[in-house]
Amino acid sequence: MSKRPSLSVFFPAWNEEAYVERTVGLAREVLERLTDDWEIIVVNDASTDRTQEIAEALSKADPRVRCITHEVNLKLGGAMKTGFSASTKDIVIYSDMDLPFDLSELERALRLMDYLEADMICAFRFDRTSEGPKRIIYSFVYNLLIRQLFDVHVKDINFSFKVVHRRVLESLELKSQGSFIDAELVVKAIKKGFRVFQMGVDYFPRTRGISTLASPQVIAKMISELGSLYGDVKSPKDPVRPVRLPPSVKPIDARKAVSGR
Ligand SMILES: Nc1nc2c(ncn2[C@@H]2O[C@H](COP(=O)(O)OP(=O)(O)OP(=O)(O)O)[C@@H](O)[C@H]2O)c(=O)[nH]1
Ligand SMILES: [Mg+2]
Repeated sequence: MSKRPSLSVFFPAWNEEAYVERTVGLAREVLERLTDDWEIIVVNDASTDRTQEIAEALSKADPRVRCITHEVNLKLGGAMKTGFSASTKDIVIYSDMDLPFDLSELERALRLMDYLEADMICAFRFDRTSEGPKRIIYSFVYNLLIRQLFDVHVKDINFSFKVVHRRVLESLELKSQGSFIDAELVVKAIKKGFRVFQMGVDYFPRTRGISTLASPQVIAKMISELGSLYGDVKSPKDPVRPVRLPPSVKPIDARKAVSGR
């Protein structure tokens, strides 16, 4: 790496008392190895369990760990917007609280970001069969829809491991309230001409707490927000215009930007 990056890692959390301490502890270990300028943000989305209490105790012990609490539940999109806007470092990383990948993969993602001069790295799962056939079919259809509607070729658009340079966040406005926010971020970044690459990781399903994001309401909200972004992108007053990149930087075709291991 050419220089040690400053890093913000945030975790949206809704009733994650079983994970907060372990996940923040593991993230801290990884960050300490990578840089001396880091922060961890737990976005507590009006949890009704001990998530806030645990996160605030961690923050008291180390002010580089912050806990931001929503008074009311703003869903995943709301929590992600809070996480992105509260992050202060050059590179912002987002992950679910339930450790779906080994957080040490961050080192490889940052190395690729530097090596490929990328603005964003989107991880995809090598093998997600442990999720069961229903989730696999939902995801297949969802990824296909995004590809057809937006011409954005990303393998696993909703996977919760994205590494994003601050310049991307500063040039986008994210609107989604629900779980469509991941796709909104990637589609807008690619449409604006940012350099987005992919990287495969091993996937580990949740082993504690309960799964909340595959409900019919969550899926209905995703579809309605997808429709709204489609309207924005296709409208004559297209608000998703390419940013002006310096002449030496050529936007790439995300279809060719797939890196495995
Ligand atoms: N802000 C917010 N975050 C949520 C909400 N529901 C879930 N989350 C968080 O979103 C992340 C993903 O939730 P999961 O329940 O793991 O969803 P999933 O990964 O699709 O499903 P499983 O891994 O099978 O449980 C976790 O960090 C949750 O705490 C919510 O209503 N609001
Ligand atoms: Mg999960």
